Amino acid sequence: NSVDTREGRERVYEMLDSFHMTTPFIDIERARFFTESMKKTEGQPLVLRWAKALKNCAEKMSVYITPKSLIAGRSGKLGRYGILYPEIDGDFYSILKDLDKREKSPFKITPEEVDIVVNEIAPYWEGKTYHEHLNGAMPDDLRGVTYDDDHGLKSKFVVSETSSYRSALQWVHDYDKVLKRGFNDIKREALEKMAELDAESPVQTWEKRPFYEAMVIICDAIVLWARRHADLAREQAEAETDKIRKAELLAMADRCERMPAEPAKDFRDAIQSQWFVQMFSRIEQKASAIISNGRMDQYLLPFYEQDIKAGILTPEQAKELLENMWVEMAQFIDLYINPTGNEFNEGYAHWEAVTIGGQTPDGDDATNELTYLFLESKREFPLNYPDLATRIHSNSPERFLAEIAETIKDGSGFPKLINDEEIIPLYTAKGAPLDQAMDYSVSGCTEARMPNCETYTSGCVYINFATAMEMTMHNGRMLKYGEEVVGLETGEAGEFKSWDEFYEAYLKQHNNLLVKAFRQQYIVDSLRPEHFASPLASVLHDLCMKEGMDLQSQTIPGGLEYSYFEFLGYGTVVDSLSAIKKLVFEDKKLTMQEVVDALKVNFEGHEETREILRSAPCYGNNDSYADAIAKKIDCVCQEYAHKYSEERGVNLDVRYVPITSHVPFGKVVSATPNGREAWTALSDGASASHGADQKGPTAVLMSNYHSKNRGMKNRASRLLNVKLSPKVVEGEAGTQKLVDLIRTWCDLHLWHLQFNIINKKTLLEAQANPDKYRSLLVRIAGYSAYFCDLSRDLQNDIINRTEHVQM
Ligand code: 8X3
Repeated sequence: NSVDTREGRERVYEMLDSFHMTTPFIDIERARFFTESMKKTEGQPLVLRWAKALKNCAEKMSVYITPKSLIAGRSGKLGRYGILYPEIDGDFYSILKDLDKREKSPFKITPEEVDIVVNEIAPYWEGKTYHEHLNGAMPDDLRGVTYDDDHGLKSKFVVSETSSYRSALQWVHDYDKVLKRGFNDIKREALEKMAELDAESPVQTWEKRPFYEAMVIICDAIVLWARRHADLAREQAEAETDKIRKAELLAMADRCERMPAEPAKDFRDAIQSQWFVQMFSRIEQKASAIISNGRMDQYLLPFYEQDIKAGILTPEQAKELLENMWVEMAQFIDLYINPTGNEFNEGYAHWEAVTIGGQTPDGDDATNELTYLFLESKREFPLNYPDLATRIHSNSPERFLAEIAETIKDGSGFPKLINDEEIIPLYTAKGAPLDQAMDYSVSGCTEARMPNCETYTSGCVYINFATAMEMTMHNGRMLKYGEEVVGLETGEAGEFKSWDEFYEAYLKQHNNLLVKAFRQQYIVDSLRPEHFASPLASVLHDLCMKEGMDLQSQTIPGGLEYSYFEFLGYGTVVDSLSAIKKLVFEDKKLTMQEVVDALKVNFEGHEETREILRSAPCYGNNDSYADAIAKKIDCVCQEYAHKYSEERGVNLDVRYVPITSHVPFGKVVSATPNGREAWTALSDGASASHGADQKGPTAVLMSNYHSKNRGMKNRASRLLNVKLSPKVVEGEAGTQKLVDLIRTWCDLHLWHLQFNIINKKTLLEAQANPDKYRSLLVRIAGYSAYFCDLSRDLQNDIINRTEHVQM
């Protein structure tokens, strides 16, 4: 991991040291003032209520300036913290008092605060939350694959909805608009739109007018909130004895007076303005993987160049400001109260991607001096924020790739690589304007967003296809759930006489999960707009402003609905199918009954059967046998997605991005025919099964390439993890090897790639001696986290991934 480079970074290190590895607090003020207002506005249009509630928060929430910080504004108290969104889950806040005791991602809250939450805030929401509504609306046949309890809190981990612990999918705002225009001008636009409405039209007066009123209120709210920070900065300056800090605080007060109301004049203004939008956006909604930062090296560049030229900013000062933002960002933790949500997002996961590189809307290479500054900061400052995402294309300069390779070699998992050559053509094939597709921002783990034309905001469904395999082996049942028929009764597997019979049974189980998932998602999409509104996200969105519609609306004219469903256990399923096809029906080394018997007892006493199963061709080795199966399964998903997305005018496409869910999903799946032991992690994303990829990283890339249905467009992100031994990338030769691998990956048009560069020995030592390895960062699934923050299961998942020793 990165070398400690404290010299010249005293400020950001002091800030980092003050909260690093501490247990986060829960701040209840957002929930309190949001609820206070919502109580008073019942009956009014939701977007208006939301804007008023946020204005109440802007007026009443405590405002903070982190000691030493050059930027003002937080969504909660000092230190690491999370906030509450009772509109989602306020019906089960009694569990808050136990959050400090949970193993994964604990949070602290005082008994007094629990009392306020449980007795003042929660009672208003009981019976009204989105979580309750969805739980009540779920038909029995969907419940059977969705929840494992009556309250909808415990997932069955078969077809998991993710919408009941987030109010929106990950998002990226148009920060450029804020920096260029400021909220006063955006408010002027909303007022103009309101004035243009037909005062005699019921639709316009009943639907559009409240929307534009909400837009005006939200602009006022964020400006008011910012100005309260100006007052605080002035107060602190008055009491400050250190002359330098006093001057910093006075400059901050001046900036908070103007930002984000007015256009930014310089780099410092731009950073402050962007930060206020990020922070206020978190007060507005819980967007799961959080609001990403967009193309920072593009929208900050004019300010950077202008200030450098004018001699009022040095590259070192710019880096300090950015790193100041990273330490502030690291303190806001996405709090998952819902036990399932917490399982999905281990290690205090939040990953506000900062996008760098890529192309301009015109198709020119977009890398610039700021791009390199971001990479430099990532190498020099050992922090897991922000999640740095590099956009690569066929003409990315050699220097860019070399610096990326050097950064990757540090081993902290940064940056992740996102491929323009895959995303841009795919997005345009799905209907995006070319210039907007060229200008996409990375969002969440591995996804992309076009901030002014995408409009899909529902949390998406995660499908555990390894359960389809298990249900094929056990006639619709899962050993974890006993005699309950979770899937379809497709017959006793021991009696399948041919591969075709077996495969047909698998496809029925697979299709059944797709049917359930799409129906579930339809219900989610229908209910969500009744519960959530996003005035801030809407005021920054061209289409929302044009149409007078909130971004949470189910559809917005002209909007592009790009979303996905998650394929969990791709490698597990493919290798299992390959083992049955090859070893049972072709080579006849095993009978179906022998496999079923071995799986039922988790291979105990059947070690030889397990060894034979593990000899099958596996995905991840550029082996055409396994890759053809992988391609077919992907095709089945895409065909289904095409048929049932098209009828709705959305793109619910197949995606391979697990976050950390492959661990809890694996915990409900008994032994699988690829030799995987019961209850262990599934393969992650589009990566190979643990230990299955034995032919080096290029073979991993080739398998990804060959398993993709490149002529079909109902596909989305494929997360790909590769673990390399540090020795492989040593020295200049190692850097060049990495650059070559990245070029190959780019030429193959694969969506995503990320690396762990670490020895198994180091990981085992860290597991045994956590105190010695507190700052060891590892790459998980689209984000990096501290190894010691992870559960043992997730640590083992990372330890057991193949470590490639040759490239
Ligand atoms: C992160 C996962 O489900 O929020 O990219 O899109 S999700």
